[in-house]
Amino acid sequence: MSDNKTLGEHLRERGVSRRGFMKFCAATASLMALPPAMIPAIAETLQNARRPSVIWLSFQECTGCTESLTRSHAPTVESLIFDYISLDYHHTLQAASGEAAEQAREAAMKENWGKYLLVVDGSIPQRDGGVYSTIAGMTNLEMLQEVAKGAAAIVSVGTCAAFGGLPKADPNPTGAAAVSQIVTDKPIVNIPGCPPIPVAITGVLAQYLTLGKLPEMDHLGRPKAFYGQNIHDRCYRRPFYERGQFAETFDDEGAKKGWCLFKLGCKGPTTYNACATAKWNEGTSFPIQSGHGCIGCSEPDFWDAGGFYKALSVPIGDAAGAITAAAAAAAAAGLAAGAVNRYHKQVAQAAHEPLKVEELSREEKS
Ligand code: FSX
Repeated sequence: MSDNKTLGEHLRERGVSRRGFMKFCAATASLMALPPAMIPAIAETLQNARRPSVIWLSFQECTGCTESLTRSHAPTVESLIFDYISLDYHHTLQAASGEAAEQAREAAMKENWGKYLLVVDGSIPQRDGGVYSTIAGMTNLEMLQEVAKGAAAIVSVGTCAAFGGLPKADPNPTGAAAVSQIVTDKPIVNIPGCPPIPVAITGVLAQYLTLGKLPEMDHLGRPKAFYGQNIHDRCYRRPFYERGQFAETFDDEGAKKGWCLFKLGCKGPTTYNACATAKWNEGTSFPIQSGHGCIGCSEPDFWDAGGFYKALSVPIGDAAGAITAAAAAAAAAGLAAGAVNRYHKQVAQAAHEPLKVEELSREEKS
């Protein structure tokens, strides 16, 4: 349950030093792309803030999102964040079950009506009245609608909650829908990824705690701080792409030399996420670094995007020359080129059509 202690009091009780606290504030400022001058203000706000109530609902999903969050490393932002929130109800993590669990949810809602943060992972089945997934005798649809009414804001964690994800894959037998298709009168931020990067989840929670508002988002409701750039543009294999050096199979010489995985189906050029920079497991690695192309899991309908091993495009041949020409054209056309490229990428992706190499230029600003 929420209590009346401030976050500062909770931290002192847990033995967190002033220095450790300021380190956390610095990390939070960095996540939010705020200047270091803002750190004292963040510290002051957090120090005196009451722990906000968070209700976390899990619907049609594989639990990968919660796994991602709970396997985050200590003692960083990811682990500390649990000290800053009052996680009053979480289908997977709570010890309570049955009526006690539902009473905890109802009590948290009543006590914090209009102020709690609702986190949802998983999609919501709508077909046949939503009978394909029920919890405590309620369909997921009913529970979402009921809890959303009293929420200050909603965080859709994972591609299933954000865009429908795997459950929505063709032929979508349960009529799975994203949270934003059902709740239309609350601020919603999407943190897609199957699963999402832990720091993207905790970073958004930290920002909400600090500033009391959701972060700046892109056209798909994703926080720009984590989804502002595509994997391709930040990929350490990018120089091989520009030189036209591609792995043709997963065990050829190119693969062994770490060449670009584009021809093996990598979806990095059309996927916006922070994997290439934030990485996983304490910044150890990410799929491309492990030798597998990006599957585009933070994009809508990635399961139906034509196959994980089917190349997006046909940049075969003089890729380096084509990219140079594209860069010159983009520079000549100014920022408009980025918007045009993004439009073409979206259309091609939706239609599963190949992209032209010019459409893969670096410029992405709209
Ligand atoms: Fe979906 Fe998350 Fe993929 Fe799994 O909760 S985004 S199937 S990692 O678990 O929702």
